[in-house]
Amino acid sequence: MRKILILNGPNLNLTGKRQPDIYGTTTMGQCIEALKETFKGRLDIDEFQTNHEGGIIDAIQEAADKGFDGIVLNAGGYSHTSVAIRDAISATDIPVVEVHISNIYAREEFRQHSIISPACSGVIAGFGLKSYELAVMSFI
Ligand code: CA2
Repeated sequence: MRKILILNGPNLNLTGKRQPDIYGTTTMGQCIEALKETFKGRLDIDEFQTNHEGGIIDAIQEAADKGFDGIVLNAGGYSHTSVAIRDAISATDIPVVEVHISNIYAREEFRQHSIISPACSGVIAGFGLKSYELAVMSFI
């Protein structure tokens, strides 16, 4: 069975707890449990969240060696700024699908450009936490 890493960056641990108008009321923990249930028997899903840029880079570098076949990445605010995360995505042999809860193109100008998108195999944004399900689905 394919193994998929859901990799969440800064502040995504607050999902469901703050700014529900933008990020909804479901917590990330509930989202991951629902994904595990939805894809039971089809994909092996693990999640890791870190508020640190280097933690995201370490997780991307280590994912292939840990047996992951793909990564669903929400790099949070670093999506708009991090050359280092983009370089890590370019350097890994496994596909990385970029995901956003909100529609970044309908938000402030500084969120409308993702620096990591060109290194990713695909991008899903704007469907709330369902964005994660759609991204995971791409590995079926
Ligand atoms: O829409 C997304 O998924 C984002 O990646 C979320 C990031 C934001 O910086 C990106 O521009 C778009 C923010 C992470 C979530 O931050 C929260 C803050 C308060 C409550 C819930 C989440």
